[in-house]
Amino acid sequence: MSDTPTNYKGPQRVLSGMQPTGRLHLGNYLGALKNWVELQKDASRECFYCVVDMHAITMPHDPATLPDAVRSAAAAYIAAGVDPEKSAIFAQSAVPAHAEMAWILNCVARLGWLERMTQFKDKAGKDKERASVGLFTYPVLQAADILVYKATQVPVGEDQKQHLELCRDIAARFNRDFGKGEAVFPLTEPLIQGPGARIMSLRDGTSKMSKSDVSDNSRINLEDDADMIARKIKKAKTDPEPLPATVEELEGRAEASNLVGIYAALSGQTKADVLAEFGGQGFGAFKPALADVAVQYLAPISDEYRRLISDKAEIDRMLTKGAERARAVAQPVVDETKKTVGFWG
Ligand code: AQP
Repeated sequence: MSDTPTNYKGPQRVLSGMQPTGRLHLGNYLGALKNWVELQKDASRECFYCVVDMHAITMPHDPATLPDAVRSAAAAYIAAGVDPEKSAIFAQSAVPAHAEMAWILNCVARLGWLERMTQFKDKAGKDKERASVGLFTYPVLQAADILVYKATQVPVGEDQKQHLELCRDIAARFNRDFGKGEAVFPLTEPLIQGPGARIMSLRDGTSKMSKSDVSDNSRINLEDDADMIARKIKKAKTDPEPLPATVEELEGRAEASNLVGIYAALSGQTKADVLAEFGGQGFGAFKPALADVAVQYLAPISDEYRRLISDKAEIDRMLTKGAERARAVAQPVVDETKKTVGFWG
């Protein structure tokens, strides 16, 4: 879009979120949460971290357990190091501006753009006629989550790359159609970083670690205790070959590559560093070393999670405060957007 204004001058803001669709796992942590914690250290950028319960209802869900699932995700954010004093932590549904903005952006996004989204195809499966309309427009709601804060950076895992590109397309189209030469919305930058950007299932190195995988052994949950973590790593699928000496030789060895990537992400090294240490060794030696690193890293997070989740009232107070902070930023943005598109009042 050549005549699209790109002169956005607003403040730097960070937004990200997770669905309360199950227990948060190592993939969610290494792909996103770990970077959320880093980003909040820079006080010049305000950070907004939501639990996206409106996204969670795009698939069949249980209304009776959803509120506790939101609390559980919020507790996991804090246990992982997100500081509710520095960052706004809140439930998406507690900030009505997300839904208002989503409607406007539904009218900016093009059907053809959404039809290309691979996550919809994966989640809808073969019977897409029966998928909810919400699942189809999920990426537009995600764009609304981002643009209602005029967020300039979004830390996510690699699986979200396509949705973030769509968000930029929507922002660019809005700026072009309604901006009168000004960039109303930023072209948000996706922050997809490090060896943790795509953590795969422990049972199948070709599919991503996911909350909704039926096998609990496929993932390490942030609330798993040391024994459970060690057991899951011991059971993780591997191949019979020893670890190679170079990253290139991991090609075609999805499970080995995944375990080396997890070790690298947890120990703050590159895959090449890990192979320099373990190349030539079998999984009989590597898996216990990986289990040690994982337990050492995750034990404080799971201990803190258990402490936090035992006090629901405190989590609710924090979510209420976070929603107030979020509303104070989001409502003026959506009000301005409504004026821009010509709504009455
Ligand atoms: N395996 C992964 N590796 C790296 N990052 C990941 N993320 C998810 N899985 C991995 C990142 O975590 C954030 C939150 O994801 P989400 O809750 O919005 O939903 P998702 O991406 O669909 O995650 P799941 O765990 O697979 O949930 P279900 O099973 O409910 O669909 C995002 O930043 C994502 O990139």
